[in-house]
Amino acid sequence: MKPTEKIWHNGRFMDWHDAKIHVLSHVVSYGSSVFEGIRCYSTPSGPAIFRLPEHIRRMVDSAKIYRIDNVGYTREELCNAIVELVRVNRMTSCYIRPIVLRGYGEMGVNGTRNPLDVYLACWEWGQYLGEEALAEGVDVCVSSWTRIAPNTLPALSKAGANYMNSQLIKMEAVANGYSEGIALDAAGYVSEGSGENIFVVRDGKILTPALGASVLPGITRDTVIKLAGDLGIPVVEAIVPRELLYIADEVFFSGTAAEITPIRSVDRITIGKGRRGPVAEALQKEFFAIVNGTKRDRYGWLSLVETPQPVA
Ligand code: PPE
Repeated sequence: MKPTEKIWHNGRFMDWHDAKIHVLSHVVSYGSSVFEGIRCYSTPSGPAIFRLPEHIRRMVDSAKIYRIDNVGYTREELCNAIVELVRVNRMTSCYIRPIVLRGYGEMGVNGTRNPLDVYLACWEWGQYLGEEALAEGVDVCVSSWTRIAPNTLPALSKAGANYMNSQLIKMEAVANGYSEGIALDAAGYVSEGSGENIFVVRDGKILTPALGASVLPGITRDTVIKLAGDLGIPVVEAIVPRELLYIADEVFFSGTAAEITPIRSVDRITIGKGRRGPVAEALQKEFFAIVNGTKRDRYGWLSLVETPQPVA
């Protein structure tokens, strides 16, 4: 990771290298954080942050599930601070990571009396699943690990602790030579990747696991559902059996980091023609046209970052 200049902490900017926490902060022992991952794209009108209010809303929701009613800043304040973060770091494109954590004070599982710390950071982040992933597709496996079960860790909250499950899925996949793992939910149906939602295409229809399948309510997932609708391709939120992956015409991931990544094999079984399929390609084309600012932002998904214009 290449450091940028500034990180925002509780309302003020500090140097990247000073953004440290105490080792006995609640989050370190107990995993008590919620966070977001947001991308900012370079457009002809300057840097543009993709679906910023939706991400901030999800972070506030993630906190509320863990009895944090107030993260200390309004959604509007957080959105404005993030725009400012991108601006002060003079980024043209970047990945943005807001974090709310239970900090230093008391020890013990109940962190409700610990102070909350809010951090906003950004840095450059390239392709999540490798250089060729977007064009060529990736090879993935079904994980031997089950996704977090209902009523254990709530999947609708993007909590740091959820990513212990994700780490098991990801590390196993990589150790076995795959780019990513797909987890099944506690009932044995398809849930999601360690850091991506998943879509299956068969006979011109798209299926994706419903929110009840222990998935994160992905902002990119929602984007794909809307864009597919615009392209006239029906999307159904459904129960997806594992074996449907193997006989699909196409399978692809969606996520902020992964964007829209085609999957060319699952468990060494070739999916469709073994390369990016036409549905994934059409969705990518539409998605990148909007985020790169070459097509009109018809949903108002971009928050523009005003950067100082050089004097002529
Ligand atoms: N499921 C999980 C478990 C997940 O972590 C992500 C995002 C998604 C689905 C897709 O959600 P969305 O980004 O709103 O479309 N994963 C983030 C973390 C990546 C990381 O390794 O860190 C991301 O893509 O930014």
